[in-house]
Amino acid sequence: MIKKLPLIFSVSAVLFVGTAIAQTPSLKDVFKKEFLIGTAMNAQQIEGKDTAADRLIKQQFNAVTPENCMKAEIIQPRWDTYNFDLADKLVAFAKKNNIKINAHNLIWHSQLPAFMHHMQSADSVRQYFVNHITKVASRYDGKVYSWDVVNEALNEDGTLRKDIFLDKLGDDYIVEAFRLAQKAAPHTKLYYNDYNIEQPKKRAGAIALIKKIQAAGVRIDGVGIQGHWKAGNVPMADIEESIKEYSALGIEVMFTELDLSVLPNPWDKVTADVSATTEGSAKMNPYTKSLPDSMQQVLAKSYADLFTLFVKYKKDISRVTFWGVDDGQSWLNGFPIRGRTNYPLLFDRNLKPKPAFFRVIATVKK
Ligand code: 9MR
Repeated sequence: MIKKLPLIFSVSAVLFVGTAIAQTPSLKDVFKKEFLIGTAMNAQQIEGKDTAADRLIKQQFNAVTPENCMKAEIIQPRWDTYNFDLADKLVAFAKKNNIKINAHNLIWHSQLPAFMHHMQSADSVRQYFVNHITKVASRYDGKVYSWDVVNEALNEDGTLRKDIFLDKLGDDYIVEAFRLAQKAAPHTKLYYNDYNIEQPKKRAGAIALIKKIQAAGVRIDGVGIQGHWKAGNVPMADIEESIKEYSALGIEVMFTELDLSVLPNPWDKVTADVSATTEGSAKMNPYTKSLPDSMQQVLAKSYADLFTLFVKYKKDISRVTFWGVDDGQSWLNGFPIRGRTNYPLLFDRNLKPKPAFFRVIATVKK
């Protein structure tokens, strides 16, 4: 009898754990009638090397965005030499699991192939621009759901960023990028994606850009507001105004790279270089062991406020994508200071749902 006890205990423990997992709600199911729920996928996850995360992705998300593998420096590492390996694996994973891919991205000033860095001739830039969009977008037409055709082309004041494309191709390059994408990928939705475009000046720039594309008779299906914000300081009024103004243009509104940092940002400080001192480093990385409950609640409240707003505007919002599956994956552990411990997502480093997860789930009244 006594000998049997541990067995009985372990059976019930297994049953308990099993039930607990089965009872974790699924974001994609809970928000089925509202909008798609996405996550960024990194190389490990796409390669199938992170099976626990993959299981969670299948359970929780119906949309994915490749965090890096479809960016130009990876997909066209050398002039006219393409590497589609990871992107093709992602397509296969998504197809098998009935997940929509938002491909990211075709034209961006950052993460460009090395051969672009010193390119002087406008003709070469134009050739790259046409070939890259045409080749990559046509390969995945009908296989990916959507493309971020142009990423982060605006300055904070709403003017066009002075990057290699503006410099060599002129003001109309964004319209041209959409025109080329439309031709190469007629069965794929086409989006403009940027950060801070909920802010009034940058938003005005984005609206002008979208109107210009529309006026040229070129297709643009939606706009992605990235959503890299700070827990406890989310610009709710600007976000609401943005949803109204962008949807008034007749396009989908999406939140495409959502994460809420809980760490101090050195750029908010008057002294720029606090991070360089030992004292500064400790101050800048206060939660190395765990997130205190008070901050956990701040994070949860910000997420609850955001999703309450998203649900209110569900007819205008087509997708909400988190920039990563769990806190361990987040780029915010390495930016703007390397080696910190941040907690910006809904799942912790052990892939367990955090209080914020349950507050998000509770914003849907069924
Ligand atoms: O999360 C991405 C990170 O792994 C890369 O190192 C980084 C390089 O620029 O890009 C990150 O993703 C960015 C996205 O592609 C565009 N918007 C900002 C994202 C965070 O930097």
